Amino acid sequence: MPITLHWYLPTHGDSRSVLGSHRVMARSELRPDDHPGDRPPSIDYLGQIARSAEQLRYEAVLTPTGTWCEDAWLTTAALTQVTTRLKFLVALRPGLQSPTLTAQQAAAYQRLSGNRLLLNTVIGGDDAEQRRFGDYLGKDDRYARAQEWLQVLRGVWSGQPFSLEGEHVRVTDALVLNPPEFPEIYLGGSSRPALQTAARFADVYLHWGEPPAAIAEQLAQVREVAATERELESDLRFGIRLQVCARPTSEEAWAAAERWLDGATDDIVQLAQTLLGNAVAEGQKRQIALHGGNRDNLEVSPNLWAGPGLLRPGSGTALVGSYEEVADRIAEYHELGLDEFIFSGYPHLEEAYHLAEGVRPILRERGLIDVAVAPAAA
Ligand code: FMN
Repeated sequence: MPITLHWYLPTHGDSRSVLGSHRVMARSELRPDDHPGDRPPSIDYLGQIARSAEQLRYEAVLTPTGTWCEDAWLTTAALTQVTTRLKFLVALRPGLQSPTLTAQQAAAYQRLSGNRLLLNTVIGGDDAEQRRFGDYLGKDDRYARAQEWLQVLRGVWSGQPFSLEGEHVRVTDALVLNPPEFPEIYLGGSSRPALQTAARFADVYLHWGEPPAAIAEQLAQVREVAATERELESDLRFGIRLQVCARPTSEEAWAAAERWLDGATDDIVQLAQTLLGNAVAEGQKRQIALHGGNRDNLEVSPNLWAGPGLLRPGSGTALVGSYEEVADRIAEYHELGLDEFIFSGYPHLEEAYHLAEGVRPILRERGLIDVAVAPAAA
């Protein structure tokens, strides 16, 4: 299977530094006066990124969900109107609203956009964040609820009345009229229930960026679960979410990456690590364990830099190196079984060009990327 490259929409704002892009370093530290990054997530700026991503032949852009960013549905729905081919990988938290309503929204989105919706299922790895939305379940129960919720999402798509008497979700004769193409389901999470939920309901399982050996280990676990939980184990695809800083030479790339940490004093790093340490997400804990808050040895495997994770939640690692080196690392992950790569970098507009114009041609030369992807309509 060829490699698919995706990009990311910074709906929390953007900047040349991690701090400038994530004024809110950790989700449990929100204040009403927190403001977006140096480049606010205006429709003009996000539109610029989306149109560039389309021209640069990215397949889709991932859009996060959380108090700290704009609503993913509304923002991307607006952006479908300034793009023609680009898909939107919209993050949503199952259980915060009725699955029938979500299915209806997804169906409308598919019709309005020409089937350009993908869904990233976010179970929630921060209890304080969930409570902001009125969700008081613990993480294991959130996974149990998500499984029922996803069952309804698929069930109502059959076009026939669908009922479920679950422990958390109950619907009677629910349906979506004239269901269009069902959006593909993506799911990330490192805990056992995450693997089980992905194996049962996802089309694509997403990893955070970890060293290849750790990814290989996790892949083996997901495959093992999928072998028992899934009708057809082989139709589960795998992806990874990473930052990237690629330049013509390695020296240039590392110098640019260092600038992402501008403003990161030891005090700020310590504060961010304390806040991030409250997360209940296994995936987040694993990202923190890569560096332990220590900035002395951040290249945790060749060209894999844990710098962003000193400051931000979620995707805390970046591939840093020359175009050739970054292509090598992508090829290495691909060899392990990863086909989908969701990248981002600071700022998101400029870094999208570096990856697409510097690294993509090398992957294409090596026959790792499908050359048949049509350019965006003029
Ligand atoms: N959590 C959010 O709150 N908002 C997001 O936008 C979000 N996006 C994610 C993207 C990827 C690629 C991954 C792997 C995780 C993301 N998460 C996000 C966190 C997970 O959805 C999930 O809540 C967490 O990983 C669950 O914890 P676990 O690792 O213990 O299973």
